[in-house]
Amino acid sequence: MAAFARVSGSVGLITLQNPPVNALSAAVRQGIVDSVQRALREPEVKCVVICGQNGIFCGGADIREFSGPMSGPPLIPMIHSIEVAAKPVVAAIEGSALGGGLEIALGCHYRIAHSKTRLGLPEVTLGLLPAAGGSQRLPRLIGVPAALDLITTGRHVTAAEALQLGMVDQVTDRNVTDVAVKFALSVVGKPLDARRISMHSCPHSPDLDELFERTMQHVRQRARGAIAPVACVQAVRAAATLPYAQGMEKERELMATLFTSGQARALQYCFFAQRAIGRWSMPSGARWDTSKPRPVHKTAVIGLGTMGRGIAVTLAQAGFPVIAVENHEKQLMAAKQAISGMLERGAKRRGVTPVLNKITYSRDIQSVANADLVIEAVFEDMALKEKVFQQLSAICKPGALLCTNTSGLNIDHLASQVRNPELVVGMHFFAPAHVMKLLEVVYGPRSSSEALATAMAVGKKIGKVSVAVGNCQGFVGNRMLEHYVEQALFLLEEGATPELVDQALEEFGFAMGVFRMSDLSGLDIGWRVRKGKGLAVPDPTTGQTARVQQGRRYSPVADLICEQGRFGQKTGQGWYQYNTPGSRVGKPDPWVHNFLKDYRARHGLVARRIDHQEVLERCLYSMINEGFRILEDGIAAGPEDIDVIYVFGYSWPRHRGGPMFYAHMVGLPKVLERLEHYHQAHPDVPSLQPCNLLRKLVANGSPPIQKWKEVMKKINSRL
Ligand code: 3H9
Repeated sequence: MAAFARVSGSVGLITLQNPPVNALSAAVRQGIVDSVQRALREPEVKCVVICGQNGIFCGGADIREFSGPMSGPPLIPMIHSIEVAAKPVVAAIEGSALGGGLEIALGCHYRIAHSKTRLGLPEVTLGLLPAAGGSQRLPRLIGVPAALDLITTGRHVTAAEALQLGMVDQVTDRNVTDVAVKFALSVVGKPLDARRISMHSCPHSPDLDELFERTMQHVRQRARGAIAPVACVQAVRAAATLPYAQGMEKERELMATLFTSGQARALQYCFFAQRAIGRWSMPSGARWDTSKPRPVHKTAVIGLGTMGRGIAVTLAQAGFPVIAVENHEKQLMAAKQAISGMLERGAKRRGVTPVLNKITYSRDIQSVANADLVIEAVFEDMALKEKVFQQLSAICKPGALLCTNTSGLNIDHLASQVRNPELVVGMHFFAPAHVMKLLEVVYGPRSSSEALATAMAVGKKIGKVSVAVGNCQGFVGNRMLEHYVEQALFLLEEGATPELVDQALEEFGFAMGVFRMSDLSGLDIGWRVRKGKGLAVPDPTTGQTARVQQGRRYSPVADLICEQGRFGQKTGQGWYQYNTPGSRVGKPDPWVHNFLKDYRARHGLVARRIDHQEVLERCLYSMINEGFRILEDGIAAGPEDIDVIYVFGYSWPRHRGGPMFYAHMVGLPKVLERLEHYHQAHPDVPSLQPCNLLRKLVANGSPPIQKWKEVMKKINSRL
């Protein structure tokens, strides 16, 4: 787990060995302790180099160990023993030095990094802080402002930036261990006190109080209720204001609170969920590890509206040649200009050359004939998409993957329009497509595992968090969202205001409440969808949209708002009022309040007091209930898939782990009891009726979320 060897005569080389990332498991820590002791004991050893096996220094503490009782030697005394060693210790860093890995390097007397290395203290993203001395040593080494930035965001820095900040002493393009060994020999006998970071005080920063106040304010605003970033600021403040030993005590206290918090559990769950979704499976039994993706060299995008433009940019930035097709000359020119601008701005941000030549523009759909993968991104209209798919079927070369960017239309129906339905999948991008990380990859009953594997591989290459889901109305994300929005509208009918509902959801941690979000994305989009479904249509006799549609309660409130031409920010009026169309700052609107009063009076509804608890329970539990239905239907393979979709696509607060993890934290019996309560109060709202899987999980003793799949399998095999 940590190998010791004597090299170049007098260098003790300690190599961390725990694939894939050399995480600091109990065995690795024991190995380091033993090796350091040996290196210090053996008189032939004059200096020490610590490196990692397989091109990576160390990915930090072993996160899997956090959920069980801790064993093995603790990190803090281990790092202390390195720092106080009488022989020089050099860290030879390549690949990554993260979290506890970087903390070990900070305990060493010198740090040499390979130019491709990334370094950071990402503990905050796991709901923790760098608690093996990282919060105390880093500010002493690079100063308080830079340390605050790295520790509160968890961002990784390149070797070049690390050198500039003073985190490492040297950067090399050569074999870093060889360089470190030579370097270690060159510093034998030199005094070490000045190299022991814990003995330094923090470099002077003017206006320290003001800096901490400003940072705390900023961090609280950005954290949306997460506690770890706040604790990180407090720990760095201790480094800046207290002697090292007292700072370490503060670090320990803060970590003790974070370590057992629900937020840390949620964030660590998210870490593993994000990796688990790559191991997809289909109901047919096809899996990620047995399905081979097809090679994709050339890509094409059909339709250059907002979505098509973003998709073309994403593909080009990932290195794919793209044929971008738009059949109207004027729109093609406008798209070309917009795409070039997006590529130029993106390149400027990343300090690279814009890849304008990766995209070829055309008005002729025939030009996609040679593409290996085509993404159709025309207007969300089935008849139009059908036509495009029929054309593609005739034009594209055999074996080309045909993808549709739809947010909810039936993939199977589109597949029925082509010669090779097995090569059709959905690629549901989220707007703006070149920014948002989420991609729902939708397979239909006829999609082949090869087609899914190809779309998932392309999703990974373009840097998206790709989740494989089955075909159904709205797929996973929008299918659940419908219930969340529906409850919010019912709450308005029953007495709430848009700002009350939004406030409850924003305090929970959403970046924006449901109504603020709707104003931003445009109310007309949902209105068009509802009209398409035969809802939002006034009764010819009364002239009013009925409050019961298709046998269930329906709220026409959003439709009536749209009838007034209030489409949100773009028209300057929606659920809120804005100073000018396009403005982003909304104020509560007395017109909306009066409209709701009149509406309730017209329908004989008596407003009642609604509290935040009810808003959360109605909006979130109805959505979670639909999540269980999705699992029951086999549309998502597991709760992790749903949670990743919500965290990356719908601004669900990551420190709450996603809707299904949240249900697990609240307790399934409680979710079931509240749904039963609300369904009794609103029997005409089917989404409040607890679904079978939820009932069965509760009947099976409410197992932890990691065991839901086992119960689901057991239930399915009994059917
Ligand atoms: C910490 O250090 C606390 C300290 O302050 C001390 C407190 C006292 N542990 O991401 P990948 C697994 S907290 C356990 O796909 P990549 C990962 O689950 C820690 N497992 O590879 C996956 O497993 P599987 C602070 C870990 O090349 C496999 O390794 N450190 C850990 O794309 C490959 O991972 C961090 O937050 C771990 N620490 O990226 C760093 N790390 O194959 C977390 C990874 O079964 N790690 N695994 O799905 C990373 O950011 C990335 O893994 C890394 C490599 C950049 C290292």
